[in-house]
Amino acid sequence: MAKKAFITGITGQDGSYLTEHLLDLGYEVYGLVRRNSVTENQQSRIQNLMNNVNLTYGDMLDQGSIDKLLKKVNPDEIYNLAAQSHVRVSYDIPQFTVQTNSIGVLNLLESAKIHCPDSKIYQASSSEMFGNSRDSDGMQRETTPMHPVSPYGCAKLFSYCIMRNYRKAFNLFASNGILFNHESPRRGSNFVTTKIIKNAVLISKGKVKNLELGNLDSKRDWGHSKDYVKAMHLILNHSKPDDFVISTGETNSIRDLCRIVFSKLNLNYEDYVKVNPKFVRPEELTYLCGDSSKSKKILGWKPEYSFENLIDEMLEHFLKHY
Ligand code: F7E
Repeated sequence: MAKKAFITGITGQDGSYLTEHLLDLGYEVYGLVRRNSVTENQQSRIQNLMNNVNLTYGDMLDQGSIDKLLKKVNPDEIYNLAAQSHVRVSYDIPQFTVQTNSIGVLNLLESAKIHCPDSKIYQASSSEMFGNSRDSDGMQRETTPMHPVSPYGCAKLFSYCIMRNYRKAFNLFASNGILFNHESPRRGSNFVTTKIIKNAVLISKGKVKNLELGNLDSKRDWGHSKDYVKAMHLILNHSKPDDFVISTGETNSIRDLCRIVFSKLNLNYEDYVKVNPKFVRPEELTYLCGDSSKSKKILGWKPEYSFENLIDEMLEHFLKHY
């Protein structure tokens, strides 16, 4: 009998790649969709999969909708990818971010505890939980202290902790993937990779004059979403629930990204990129570089995309699109 997976956040970047991966593996896929006034926009990433997935309207803050679904589906695996996922926006709507990213996870755990206690649960935890903390070698790993520096990071830290608490207290198979930044052509346009690549392409075509960014000196460990959703599946198919860092171990600054992308289009980023304080965060996480040795050793996971391949794929996508 086919295994059943239930995905919250199924219409997002990771939700869409994870759905493709699980369908390839023969899973029956169920998804929770938040109602939006422009349905077409929301379903664009999974449009080609609509005949193969079972979607139901619901919300992480509406316990009734989660209860009903988990009771009905009784999934083997639950992937919680639903979130207010933008760190800077979490300063604009901190209460909503905490409601969705923390209380939403608690709602899901409570529901699973009652209706499907044997389901394995994956929580999309984030490198943003580390804040500006690093080990002496400059890296972050599962044991690095967590001191988040944004409402988003603080909310994710609560969820990470409550997953570990429910694992021990109620014997739930509740695991955290601590994912570092991961991108793709499906990444939303207000995240820095898409913002830079899309606008560099528009500048190269003479359609846009310049690009306004915030902090150019922060560094991120960027991987590809396609590689990272495979890790989510491996995490839930490990023999026991646990927490795993998923990262590439390579770090680059926003400035490096600008330089590489613009030079691939035969342009000098310094002629076009301007700093606008509007995009600078009240408190910045300045440096991320993850050590995923535990995932490599225990799960046998490793990323296939390099930073260069990721940029090339995103560039090709926008060059084709415009
Ligand atoms: O910013 C800097 C910004 O918004 C990356 C989410 O998936 O990864 C993501 O969070 C860096 C930051 O991603 C602009 O200050 C400069 O230092 O692409 P981002 P993020 O905040 O790292 C983690 C792991 C998650 O869990 C999150 O859900 O780029 N930056 N100028 C800018 N960032 C944006 N968005 N826009 C700018 O104009």
